[in-house]
Amino acid sequence: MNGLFRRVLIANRGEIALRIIRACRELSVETVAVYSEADRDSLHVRFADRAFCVGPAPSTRSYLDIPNIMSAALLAGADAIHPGYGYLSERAEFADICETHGLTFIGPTADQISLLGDKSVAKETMLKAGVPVVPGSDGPVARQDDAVALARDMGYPVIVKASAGGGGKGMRVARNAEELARGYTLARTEAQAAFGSDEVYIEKFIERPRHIEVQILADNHGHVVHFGERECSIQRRHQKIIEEAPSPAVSERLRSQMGQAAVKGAAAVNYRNAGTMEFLLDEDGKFYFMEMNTRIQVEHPVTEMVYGVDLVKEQIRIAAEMELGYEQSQIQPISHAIECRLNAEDPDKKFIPSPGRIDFLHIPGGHGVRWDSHVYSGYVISPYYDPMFGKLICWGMDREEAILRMQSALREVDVRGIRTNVGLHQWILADSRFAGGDISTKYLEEALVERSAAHG
Ligand code: MV4
Repeated sequence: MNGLFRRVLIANRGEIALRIIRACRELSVETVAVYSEADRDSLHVRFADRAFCVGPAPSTRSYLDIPNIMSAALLAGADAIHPGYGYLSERAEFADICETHGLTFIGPTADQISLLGDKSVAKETMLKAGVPVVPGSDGPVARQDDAVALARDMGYPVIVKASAGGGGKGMRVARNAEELARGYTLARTEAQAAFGSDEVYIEKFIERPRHIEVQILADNHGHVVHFGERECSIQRRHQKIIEEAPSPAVSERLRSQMGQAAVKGAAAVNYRNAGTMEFLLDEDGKFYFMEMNTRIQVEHPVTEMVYGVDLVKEQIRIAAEMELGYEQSQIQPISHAIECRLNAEDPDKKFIPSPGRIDFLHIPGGHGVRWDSHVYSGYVISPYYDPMFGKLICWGMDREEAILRMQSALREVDVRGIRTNVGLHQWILADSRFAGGDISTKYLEEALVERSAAHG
């Protein structure tokens, strides 16, 4: 026995399912894959020790179908479930059902997921714990008049956010009372439709912020450590496309401050598992807590490469009640890493998805180059799921070397049969604003306007 688990079921698909299988294998833990009818030929099915079909292509009937996944887990004799990201990873109900059936959910407790999933409650909790949060309402705002009165005291612009939201859904910016009256009602209606709750809260709107997130690990024995930050400002419609660690905007001093804030916040809720504290960094260098993600994230590899840590293996060890074997002072970044998310989509046609058969695939290698993906030459990308078909991650001695290595690697990428965003990545990597680290969450939107003008 490895002292961990005998058999882990992976309740996910795509590159993250494969990533989890690799971590399990290194830990001598057996793996059980689940897949939809559309994913029969995916690498996670091939490389797991066993695989169960859990339903047809639509996620609601397969990767989100709790009874089907629980049946597979019990039938396979799994003793733990890794949820990956997305799908069931932040469903308190699923964590609860796992525990009820005697299976370990590789993540935080159901109560922690619920608490941190309510963004308004999470913010209040962090405020009490001494973590800087964006100034705003004291919890939810139940009436439009209250919203307007509050904004008058606070000053415009403000932003209305759904308590059950996150990731950008159900948000409305208001620059005056009239916009707020409209935005407040719209945000509530949208939140009700999207999340089944119309509870909203209000914050001061921060102009041109950076999105910086801090990676933490917390075990069941009271140890919490952080692994610095990731710069995640390059996004479109709340979908990140390039991430890097460390952020060119974060000094060693700021890293230590944000790290300590993240650790304090996680400790305040007795957190366990890997987790991410999302912050906004304003133009004056002040940072504010926004939300906490209770899952492994897509962009975790940049942290892994810079800190030499395997975050997925750490998640599994933590879930098996093992103690973190190191202290904060032993955790030091070694230079720089950048991740490009490769998507099957056409950036020149409003990012329309481009599913289909990959007729030929060549992926770069070499020193400091990592490729996390479930695809191969001949693989068919399904229209049912996210268009991301792989992540190219490059490490360098410094940011400049990481950028040069990524540019070199992107030149070697050869994907035929589908449209991809490789050209857009090359364009961003060659942009002087990116090279200068001069970016905010507004960057991509503005850069795309210029790029399309240049493309004619
Ligand atoms: C904000 C903000 C400015 N001020 N909150 C977007 C996702 C969700 N997690 C919160 N978001 C924002 N909250 C205040 N008070 C700007 C955003 C925002 C954003 C944040 C991170 C990355 C990209 C973004 C794009 C647009 C808006």
